[in-house]
Amino acid sequence: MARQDNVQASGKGGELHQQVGDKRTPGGKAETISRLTTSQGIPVSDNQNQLKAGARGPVLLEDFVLREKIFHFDHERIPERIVHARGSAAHGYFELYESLSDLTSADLFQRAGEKTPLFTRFSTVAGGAGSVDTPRDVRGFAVKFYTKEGNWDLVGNNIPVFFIQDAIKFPDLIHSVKMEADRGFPQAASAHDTFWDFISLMPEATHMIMWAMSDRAIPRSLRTMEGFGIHTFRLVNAEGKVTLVKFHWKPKQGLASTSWDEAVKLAGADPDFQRRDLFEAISRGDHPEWELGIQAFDEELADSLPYDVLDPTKIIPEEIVPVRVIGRMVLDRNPDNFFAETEQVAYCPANIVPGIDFTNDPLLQGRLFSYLDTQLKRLGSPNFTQISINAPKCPMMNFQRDAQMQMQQFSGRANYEPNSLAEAGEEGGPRECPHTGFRSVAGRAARQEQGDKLRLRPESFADHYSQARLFFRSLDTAEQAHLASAVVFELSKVGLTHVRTRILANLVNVDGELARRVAQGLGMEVPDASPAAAPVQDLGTSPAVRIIGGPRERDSLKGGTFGVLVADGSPAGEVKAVLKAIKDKGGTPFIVSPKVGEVTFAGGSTMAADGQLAGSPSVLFDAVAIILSPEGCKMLMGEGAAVQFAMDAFAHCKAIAVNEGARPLLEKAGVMPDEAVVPPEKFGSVAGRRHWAREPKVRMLA
Ligand code: HDE
Repeated sequence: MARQDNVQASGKGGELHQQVGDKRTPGGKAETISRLTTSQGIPVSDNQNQLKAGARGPVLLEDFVLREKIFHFDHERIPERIVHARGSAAHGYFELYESLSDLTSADLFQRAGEKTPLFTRFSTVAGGAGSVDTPRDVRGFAVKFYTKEGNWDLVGNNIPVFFIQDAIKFPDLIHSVKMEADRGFPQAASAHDTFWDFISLMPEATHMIMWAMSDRAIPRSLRTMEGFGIHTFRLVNAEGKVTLVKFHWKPKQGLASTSWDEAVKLAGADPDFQRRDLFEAISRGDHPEWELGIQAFDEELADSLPYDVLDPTKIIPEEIVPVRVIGRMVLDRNPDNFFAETEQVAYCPANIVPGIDFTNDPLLQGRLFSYLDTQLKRLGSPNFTQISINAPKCPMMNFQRDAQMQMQQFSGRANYEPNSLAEAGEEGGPRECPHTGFRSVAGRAARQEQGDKLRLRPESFADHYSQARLFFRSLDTAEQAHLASAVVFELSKVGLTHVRTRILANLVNVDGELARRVAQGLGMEVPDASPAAAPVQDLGTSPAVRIIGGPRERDSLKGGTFGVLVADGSPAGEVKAVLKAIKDKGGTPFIVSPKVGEVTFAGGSTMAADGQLAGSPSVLFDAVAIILSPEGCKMLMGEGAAVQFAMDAFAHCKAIAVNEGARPLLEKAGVMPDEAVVPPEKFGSVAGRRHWAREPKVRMLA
């Protein structure tokens, strides 16, 4: 006999409780269960079995419940973003510290203390939507402010410059970095022939390459990286006065990166590491914050600089134009639905509000076209602006009508303007507002720089090496070694030797010592410098670009996660001491044990573990503690994952708290004593940062 297995409402096979208005559950408790329907609202009686002609017979075409469900499923994916496909996002708000009315009439910058809702998406650039979170890559940092005068999108990156000066090179750049065209690999990696081939022929990319090979491109967390608007924009006040501006996001969590070996291991241990980190921090109420800063300057200052502020391969060092902090962004709510919000959000640098304006930066100008175009491809209809994550939170009315997926139902005849329908008592619709509406600045950049039609870069964009030199020479020695080693690593994956030589020739222009170190790491000769389009200048240094030893390096347990490795028999007092040290400083402890259930400490007290040892390697944590009994230690010395736990924590320059019982494990792992290998009670004073001074003991760097 055929059986009808309907477990969905009853929890038991065979018995169907779910009916219209049914308020019974299997236990007989009164509770409203909403009714499962098709998308047409037709109640579904069975969501487990297709309609068949007999129990072992063929499926019937008339099964509209089946067909509708499968049809919808077949179309669930939309095209992923061609760049920045892999992303994680959160809701929050921007709070203004002080009125900026002297600089801009932008509504969100008028009233101190006012909050503007926003939605922020972080991303990697090269990998597909399902790629890992920790490749060496630039990170996108896109913020949609829902202001009272429309949406303003500040679509930036975590690096303040870009690879190219002209939008026409963008498709080439992206083709070169993505999977190679014939073989479809490597995914989410720049360490391959085509990327470096392109870069070697593109001297303007040299400055960005310095940043991309630095620790900036392997951030520890999305919460520990800066954001930059990159291009120079303009602020316009109520009197029409124009101020040039660059935007910065400074993380209150401080800046922190991983080591390369750690980033690679993280990719295996938890491909979603950064997405999880952001989601879990917000879920536990540890809301990440960034301060919004501006570098505001005038044309006179711009003219005095030895580089062009319209060139997106250049920074203005903070030491020359300080960053003025004007407010903060707090991310305090995770999306309810990844697809509806994170996937469907459509950023566009052309979304700008009265009081802010573009400049003639040729990269920005190209972007103004690209994003709207890509949104149509991805979201399928010009009505994507009606999707709630994209819709403005202020009144929106115009005469745009119809098109696919139109959600609004308009009334009346006014679908054109001007009209005089109001004179006949009909609804006439909205009208333009010459005084308060968005007006493009007719400033110098718009007027005087117009000329003949040319495909030409300005002379002022010709210096491709001086700022690359400034960046490299500004770094801490540990960061310089990381950068040189990253270039060695990447070029070692490049099979085309002439490409390696060409990169080395470019590096000679940046810094002779850097070129020598990279050449030595590759086992190659240093070639002659490549011809430079403009003489390379010494522009001094900018300590603000450092992470290690820089003004914003992270040194706090707050917001971090700390692994505490224990086993049955671990001394409860020492475990408690280390947990207290972590919690007192605002960190989150994570108990790691050989078994994920309860750990029984010496004395009999128990505690649930947060993770099992094999699935919780030390790369997941900002620092670790290892608290074991002598017996527990003996047992774990025979477990590779435990030895690796200590070995990696040491090699990644993390603080390690250790009790007496666990010392033999550390010895087996090759951990050497230093100022960051401490007893449990001292953990709080060393666990907030990395201890890079240890690195030469564990790694040969270029
Ligand atoms: Fe983008 N970029 N980009 N880009 N970009 C996109 O738009 C493009 C550039 C950036 O989280 C795309 O909606 C061109 C610079 C971020 O959804 C696309 C050029 C900077 C995001 C596009 C650039 C960025 C994008 C793909 C050279 C830093 C992700 C999907 C002229 C200031 C936003 C989409 C999100 C996304 C084009 C250069 C940042 C194809 C043509 C410079 C953060 O339109």
